[in-house]
Amino acid sequence: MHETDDISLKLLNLLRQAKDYISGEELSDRLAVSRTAIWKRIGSLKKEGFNIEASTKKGYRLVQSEDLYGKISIQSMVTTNILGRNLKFYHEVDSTNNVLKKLAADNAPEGTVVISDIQTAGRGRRGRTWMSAPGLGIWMSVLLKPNLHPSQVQTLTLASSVAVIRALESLDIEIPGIKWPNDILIGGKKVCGILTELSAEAEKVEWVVIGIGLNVNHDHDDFPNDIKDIATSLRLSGRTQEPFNRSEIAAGIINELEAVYMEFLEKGPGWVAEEWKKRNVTLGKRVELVSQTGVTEAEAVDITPDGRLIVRYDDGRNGEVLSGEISLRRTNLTV
Ligand code: BTX
Repeated sequence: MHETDDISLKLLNLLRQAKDYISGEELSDRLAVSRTAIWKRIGSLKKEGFNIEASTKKGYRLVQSEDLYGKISIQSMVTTNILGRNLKFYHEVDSTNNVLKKLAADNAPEGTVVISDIQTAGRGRRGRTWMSAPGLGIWMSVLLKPNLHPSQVQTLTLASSVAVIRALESLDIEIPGIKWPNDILIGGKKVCGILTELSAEAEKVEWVVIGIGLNVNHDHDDFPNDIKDIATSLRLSGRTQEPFNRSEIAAGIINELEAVYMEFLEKGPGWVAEEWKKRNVTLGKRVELVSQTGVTEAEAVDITPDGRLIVRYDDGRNGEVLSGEISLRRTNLTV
């Protein structure tokens, strides 16, 4: 079987980059395998659904018009050492976080990624629902096993939002920004949410599952009425309103997440906080802090390296807010 071996993935990437015909000879030279080996893998990729044209004179060409969303496409663009090396792609699951938490409990390796085209019970934070319109978004979970104290996990969530926003920076869309702690907004509307779940002993994290939900190709009508006014998608924020290639964006997120994760482990939480601040849309704004005891207004002034929001109340006192304890209502938050 050649379907997902490393050479098939590299071959797919060369075809994608060539944008036009590329000869069998050049492919065999660049991949250091025989032309028969190339030909066999072209056959396997075609069986997987890739539209590859073959011409005896010119070679092979990938017809790139469609978004073929799946494991092979994604892995062919993943350039990491750890994240996404073990990637499980499903057509439909209840929640990718649920699937990955079970795999984590079964000792899945760090970097395992679960992606599904459809989520029937996508979850937000604190029991809320995450609307996962079928076939339109990226619903993905990533398993990390950092050597951290459980209190530092919020920094990882900040790091994840930095990684997602970096992956979006190369796209032709309006500029996205991060609302504390980790919602990604475009034009004041939510395009991405992150749900972090963990298993830990008293002093040490066992594993962390980072769940990322990104609205990609939704039109207005693809959002249910109750979130139409607060949600957006990349397509709705793009200059051309053309659909985006979900495989490419999912791979970009995995690549950026590994880069940010590695730099975080090396440089520490202060670095993540600085990266987060560069892209945030919360600091300097009036915010409403919603807790069980009521709603308080304050000004968001800074974040601590471990991800708490520092606010200044109207009586001049400062306070620190942890995302699990309080929720931030949107006020004056336009990007
Ligand atoms: P959250 O609790 O911050 O956001 C949930 C709230 O956002 C909802 O109450 C609703 O108002 C709004 N909302 C729901 N769906 C959408 C949407 N598609 N776009 C914009 N706004 C929406 C944010 O939680 C964390 C979401 C994580 C989702 C990922 S998907 C992969 C993984 N699996 C899973 O079950 N959850 C995560």
